[in-house]
Formats: sequence, structure tokens, C-alpha cells
Amino acid sequence: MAGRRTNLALLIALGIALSTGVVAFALGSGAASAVVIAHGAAGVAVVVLAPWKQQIIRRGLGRRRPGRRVAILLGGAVAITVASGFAHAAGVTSIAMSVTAMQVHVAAALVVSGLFTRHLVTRWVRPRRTDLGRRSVVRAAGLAAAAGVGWSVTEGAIVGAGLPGADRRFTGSHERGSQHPDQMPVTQWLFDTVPQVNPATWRLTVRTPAGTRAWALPDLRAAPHVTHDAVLDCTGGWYAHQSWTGIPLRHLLGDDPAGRRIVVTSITGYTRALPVVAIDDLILALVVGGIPLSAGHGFPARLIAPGRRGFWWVKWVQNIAVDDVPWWVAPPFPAQ
Ligand SMILES: Nc1nc2c(c(=O)[nH]1)N[C@H]1C(S)=C(S)[C@@H](COP(=O)(O)O)O[C@H]1N2
Ligand SMILES: [Mo]
Repeated sequence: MAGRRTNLALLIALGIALSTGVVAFALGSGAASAVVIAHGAAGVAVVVLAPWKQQIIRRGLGRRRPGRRVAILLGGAVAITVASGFAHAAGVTSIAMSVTAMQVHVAAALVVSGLFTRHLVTRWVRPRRTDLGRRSVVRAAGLAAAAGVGWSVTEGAIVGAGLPGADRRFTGSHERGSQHPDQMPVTQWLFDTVPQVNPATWRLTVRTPAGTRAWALPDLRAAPHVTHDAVLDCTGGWYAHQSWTGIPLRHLLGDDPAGRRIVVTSITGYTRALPVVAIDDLILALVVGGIPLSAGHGFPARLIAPGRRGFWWVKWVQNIAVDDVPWWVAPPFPAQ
């Protein structure tokens, strides 16, 4: 395959891999499984293209062109990203100490996206009309088919060999501590730490256009509860089924919480904004598996957001506010 076509194919495969990776993080239901499959197939496509790219690299290494160091680092970062992605899929969760394959995968992918941008800028090749010609389209279809077959064979091998990755959820996550909250990992998004909340002084402030109310813990415990089975699915690569008990947000916010978004904020400042139309899915849980939440899992109260990834499930909730801002005006991922 011609060098420029290999490069173009890699550009597209890496572009798909990076973008589906970000989208897979954001989604916890709906199209998530299709996105995760596309992500895996894009990873396979990168591997399929590697021998051709190697020839280009071999030719290029002789010539000392600018951006050489970036190109070499990029190659290494892509190799680490792909290897850790396959390791996660196969079920290798921990790499060393408490570092997981998924953490390595995401960290390396962030390096890739930075270096890849630099590489594209320094080594940009102007597109030609023939890049979209019949031959390229046929080659692209062949590559897509190879990626699909490669993905199926890889998944089949993981299942056939009975590797721990065989029972991954459609998001790619591995099961951890279902129905045993004490065995479920305690996870923070990035930099948050577990606060010690004093239940005697803790108050939940609920603010709607209709007014503000402060709830003490005994008031919340006396409010009507529901129990709901829901899956907490962390982008760190694990999930758990638990039975959560708490107060529906509908009860806390009233029948008609006039506004567009519900902003849920932790005592630590960690915050998420959800659309008001999702209100009937949301529960403020005090209890999991029949016992009050532990400090690590969000005592005294945390949000349960079924169908959404773990980073929406705000722990140590202190504030719930309804306002008139569209929910998507916030950054897509938490900042702390
Ligand atoms: N306040 C706060 N809530 C948070 C987080 C956080 O960092 N701070 N992390 C979220 C993420 S990424 C996940 S996966 C879940 C993990 O919940 P667990 O520790 O109970 O397993 O909590 C979510 N709620
Ligand atoms: Mo998470």
C-alpha cells in the first residue's frame, strides 16, 4: 500500500479511536455499545496498519527531518495505548501497584492526542483528489472489514480462552463487588478526597425557584424512600450492581421544579448538572445494600443516576439546585 494511503488510513483510524474513546467515557447507555465496538475496531485497525507504517518509518528515519523526536514519542505512546487497551479488554486490570490498565490507556491516549496534533502540523501532507478515489475507497473498505474481523476474532479469543475480560459489560467495564458494597472500589474522578462528614451538623440545601429548604439527616431519613437496583459503571473500567435506597429527587424538588437543570454539588465542591427532564431517574441514596453509605461511598447522601457513568453519581451531596440554564452549558467531564 502506498505510503500516503497508509498515513491517511492511520489518520482516520487514530481519529476514530480517540473520538470514540472520549464518547465512550461520556456514555453509559444507548449507543454506548456501538461506540465501544467502534473503539475496539479502530484499535485493531491501528495494529493492522502497523507493518505498513513501519516501512514508512524505516524510510523516514534515515532522513533527519524536523519533528523526528515527536514522531518517535508518538509511535511509543500509540504502542502503549493500544497494548493497554487490549490488556484491559482481556481482563488485565492492574498493571503495577494500584495503577490500572485503563489509567495507563487514558494517560497514554492523552499523550497521543497532543503529539499527534504536533505531528500532523509538522508533517502535514496536502490532500489530493485521488485520496478520495475509487482505489482509496476500496482499500478503506478492506481495512474496515479487516478491523471488524480482527475485533470479532479478538473478542472470540477472549471468551474462548476464558480470560477474565470475557464478562465485560457493553461499556467495557469489569464487574467488581456487585451486591457487596464493601467490596466495591472507592473511586474519585481525579483529585477529590473522601471527606469526614459530621452527620449532626450536615445539612442538605435544596434550592428551587419555589424556595430553599435545608434538610437535616433525620428529616431525610423520615422522608419516603424507594429501593432501586442500578449499575454504578466507572470510566476507570469497573462496574457493580447494587441495591440503592433513598429519596427520589422528585420528592425533594417538588412536582413542578420549574427550570432546566438540576445542579448537584458535593461538600467537596465536585459538581454535576443534569437535565430536569431526567428527574424521575434520580435518587438521593442514603443506603446501599441495606446499610447506610460508608464514608468512601458518599456518606451521608449520594446521587444515583441509573444509565449514566459513575462520574455523574455525586457523593457527599450538600446542595441540589434547580436553575434555568441548559444542562449542557457545563464542561462534559468533572474538573476535580
Ligand atoms: N464528590 C465526588 N463524587 C464522586 C466522585 C468524586 O470524585 N467526587 N467520583 C465519581 C466517580 S468517577 C465514580 S466512578 C463514583 C464512584 O463511586 P464509589 O466510590 O462509591 O464506588 O463516584 C462519583 N462521585
Ligand atoms: Mo469513575
